[in-house]
Amino acid sequence: MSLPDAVIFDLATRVLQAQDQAHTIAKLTDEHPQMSIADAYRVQDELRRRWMARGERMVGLKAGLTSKAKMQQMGVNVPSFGILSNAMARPENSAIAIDELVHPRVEAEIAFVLDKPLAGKGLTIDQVIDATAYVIPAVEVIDSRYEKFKFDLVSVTADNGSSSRYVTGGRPRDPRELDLRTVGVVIEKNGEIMATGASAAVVNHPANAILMLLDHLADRDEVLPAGSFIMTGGITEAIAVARGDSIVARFQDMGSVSFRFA
Ligand code: 0L1
Ligand code: MG
Repeated sequence: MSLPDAVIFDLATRVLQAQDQAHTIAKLTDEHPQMSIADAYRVQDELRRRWMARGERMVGLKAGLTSKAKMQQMGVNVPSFGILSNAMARPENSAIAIDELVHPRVEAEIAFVLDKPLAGKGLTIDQVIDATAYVIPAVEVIDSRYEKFKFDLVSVTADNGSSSRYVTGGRPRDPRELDLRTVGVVIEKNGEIMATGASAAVVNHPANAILMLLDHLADRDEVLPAGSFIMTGGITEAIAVARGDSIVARFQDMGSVSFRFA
């Protein structure tokens, strides 16, 4: 049975305060063990409604938990999807305020920008590529609002997939000119290599994350409109960061994304 609307609103208030004030909360399923994934997306819907009510603009969506390593770590075989607002975006080479975050980590991702709408189940990678204007390197700063970054799929989904900030950079590339399965990625923190990976780590091809997102959206009668910005999930494990850290994520044939934490 789904949770009553009043409980969803209360949970959205709890999550939003934790996000805005940078503090941790107990995972939502501690108090509501019967909470479902559908309930978690209802909390996200309420977060989106509140973000828009205070003037934020929705710019796209994120797929998280899309690498085999992260799925295995969480014991799940489905990703967690989230919403990206303009308030989460930070410019390349900027300083991200660490005081606004709880215990941030960074992960390198390939982002897609569509120039045609996509909708429905059963599409192919080629159809995703055909609808893509360009792909661009991105780094997501994830920051779970749950204590010690520990959660279950329901709780992390209600926390909008731990989203907090994201930075794009490098060079926009035509996806037809790249082999999107074999893009090598290196993450450096303060000049030291912290993680390396190849883009096939994201469900064998980052466009597969978009196909999974489309399945999820179809169940909700939603689509990806032209202009959508979609982050497809971390290629490597997420790297913990602290004040003063400089991050450079280098993407083979796509350039790099740099910023720091202050
Ligand atoms: O974007 C992500 O892959 C994060 C999904 C949520 C899990 C986490 O916080 O690591
Ligand atoms: Mg991510």
